[in-house]
Amino acid sequence: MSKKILVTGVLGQDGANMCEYLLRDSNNKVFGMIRRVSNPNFSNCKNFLEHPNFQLVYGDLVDEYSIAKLVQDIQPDYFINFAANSFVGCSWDMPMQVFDANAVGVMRCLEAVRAYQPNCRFYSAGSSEEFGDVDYAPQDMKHPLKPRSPYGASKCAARHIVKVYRESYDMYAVHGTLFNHEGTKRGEEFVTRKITKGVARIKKELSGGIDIEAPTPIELGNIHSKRDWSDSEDFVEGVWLMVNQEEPKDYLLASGETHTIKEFVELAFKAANIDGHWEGEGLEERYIYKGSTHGHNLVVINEKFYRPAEVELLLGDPTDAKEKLGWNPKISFEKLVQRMVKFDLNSK
Ligand code: GDR
Repeated sequence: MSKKILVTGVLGQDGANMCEYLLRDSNNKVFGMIRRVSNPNFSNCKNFLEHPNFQLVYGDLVDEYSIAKLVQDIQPDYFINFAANSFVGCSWDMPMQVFDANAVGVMRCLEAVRAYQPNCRFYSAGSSEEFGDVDYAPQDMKHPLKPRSPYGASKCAARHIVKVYRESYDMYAVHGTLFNHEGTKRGEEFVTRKITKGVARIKKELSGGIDIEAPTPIELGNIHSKRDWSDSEDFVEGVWLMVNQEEPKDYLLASGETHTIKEFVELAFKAANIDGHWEGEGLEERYIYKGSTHGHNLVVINEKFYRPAEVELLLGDPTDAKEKLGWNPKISFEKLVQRMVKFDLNSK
């Protein structure tokens, strides 16, 4: 039977991957919501923008009228909300906007569904940032909410309001607490893509003869924090499983492995056949090119990328999602890094 699915945030990594995944089934009619901006970047959408079962629609999470109108007009069977201000680092710079979009925005979606299409199944994109300064590892859905950023706090609020609507109005509304997930559609402000793009640039500098003696290093902040990284394409499958259960319930998606930013750096350079080693400590810590006698830096630390408060360790326990949803992620951490580096090496 044909299904109408409203997906928000389709210019971003997860929204775009969700649309690609859903459009593989010809019974799905996908409505992709974007905000109006002067120069939208459609590069993540190029595989489906012209698909006959895809339609671009305009709306904004901070404009409740636009959300309500979309729900009224489309009458979706599913509403998958990936729109957000998703960059933790900038959430200290614009905390009100982050809260408005990420927390009140979710409430606007829930209200629209409750008022105009109460049988529509709603998904809210949560985050491991809800756990913050963690009490134990691996984290599961019973872990207390201890956010460390305005972003993390906004996602905690979203999680609470989804539960309230589910229980108050008997709605199928779920909040997925997703650990870090990356891929070739990842924005360049996030550390993984910043590294893989940087590695590709340095590879070119080393082999292209711009100045073989002096590659421009990648500048990073806290390289000792640990993250549980997966591939976004695996996660959108998990999200679809979450909204297709008999009973609505919140789940956590994670790889069950944790790695430092340093390990990501090492693997990324290795994937580009560039040898390096670490030296120094604190702000003096750096990753040095082994192929040069001049000790050229591949990575250096810049204080400006430190955050006012850091989440030091994230490690999720995906057992529940694997056992109850039958979720089966396929892409390992190593494979993820290799894919991203390869993609960036092959990009112009
Ligand atoms: P995160 O992702 O905050 O975990 O949130 P991000 O890639 O921004 O940071 C990961 C870790 O790397 C450290 N870091 C740097 N981060 C960035 N962005 N830039 C740097 O130069 C840098 N140097 C070190 C950070 O301090 C941090 O410890 C992501 C987002 O996708 C959220 O939307 C999502 O909810 C969570 O993952 C799960």
